[in-house]
Amino acid sequence: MTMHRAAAPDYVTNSAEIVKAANWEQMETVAIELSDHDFEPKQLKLKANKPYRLVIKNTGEADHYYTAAEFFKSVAWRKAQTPRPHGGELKAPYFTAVEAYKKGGVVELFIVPVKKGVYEVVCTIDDHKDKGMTGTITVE
Ligand SMILES: [Cu+2]
Repeated sequence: MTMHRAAAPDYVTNSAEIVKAANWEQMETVAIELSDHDFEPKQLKLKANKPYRLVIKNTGEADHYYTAAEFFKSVAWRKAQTPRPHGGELKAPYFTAVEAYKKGGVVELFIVPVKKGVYEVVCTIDDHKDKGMTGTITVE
């Protein structure tokens, strides 16, 4: 598989316009599971210019990261949130990594993929990458 970085080093600066123009009623929800020590799906495929809610859930016994800085820079961000009733939400130009706490922690990302490409995702804790916590996110 050919890996390549997004051409531009910068994040998507017109996220607000893209997020506003997107039809969030057509949003697709994608479940991503972090376990000891794997990602499911390992090869995530998304379509550019389509709104998504990525629900990242840690079902493992250890804390895990979903670190995909280049991918996260290549999308338009609406927000990141932890679920109701006791969660909250964050808005920022972009994030670089998401940690979901062990035994059921959930973080939800509301994004619109913008730049096509194949991006790497890893868990950056200890030796989790070597144990299998690596994968790709393809935007086509
Ligand atoms: Cu991990």
